[in-house]
Amino acid sequence: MRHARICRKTAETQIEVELNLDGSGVAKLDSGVPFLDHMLDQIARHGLLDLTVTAKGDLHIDGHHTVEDIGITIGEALFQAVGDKRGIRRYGHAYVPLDEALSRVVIDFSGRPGLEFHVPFTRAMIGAFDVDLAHEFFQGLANHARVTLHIDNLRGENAHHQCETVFKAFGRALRMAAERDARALEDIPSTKGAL
Ligand SMILES: [Mn+2]
Repeated sequence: MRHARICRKTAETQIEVELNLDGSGVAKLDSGVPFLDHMLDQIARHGLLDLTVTAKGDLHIDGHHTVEDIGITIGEALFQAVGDKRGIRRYGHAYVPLDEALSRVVIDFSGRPGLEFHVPFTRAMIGAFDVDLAHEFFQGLANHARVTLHIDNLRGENAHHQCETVFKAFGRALRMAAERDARALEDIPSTKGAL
C-alpha cells in the first residue's frame, strides 16, 4: 500500500492528512469548510484513494488559509505516497461532465511543480465558498506534490457543477497517473531515469 500521513501546523492552521493511493475511495473529511469536504469526497471517490482530512484553521478570518494549506498538505502526502514512481503510469487525464458542465484535467508526476488553471467561474461564490479558493487549493497541491497540472473547465453555467467537474476529473486523472502499469514493472517512466 502506498500510504502517507502528514501533520502540518502553522500559526494559521493545523492539518492532518492521511492518504492511501491504493485505497477504495473511503473518505473521512472534517476540514471545517463543508463545500471543500464535498469536493475532497469527489477526489477520494473518483480517484479510488482513501483520504482522511482533519483541519482546524482560522475560519474566523475566512477560508483562505485553511483551503490553501489543505492543498499543500494533500500535495505533500501525494509526494510521499507515490515514492520513487517506479512502475507508475506517470501521466493521467480525464474529462468529466456534470449536466451542462465539462472539465478536463491532465496530470504529470514530473517532479516539477506547475499549474495551469483555466476555470471561468460564472459566480464569485458557491454558497459560502469563494471560488478563488479552488485555484489556491490546486496551486498548493501542485507545488507540494511536484506535479504538472493542467485544469480546464471547457464549459459550464452552474458554478457548483463547474467546480465539481474539476475535482472529479482531478480524482480520475490522479488515479490513472498513479496507477501501477503492469507492463512497466519497476521502471521509472522517464528516459532520464529519475522523476
Ligand atoms: Mn455537488
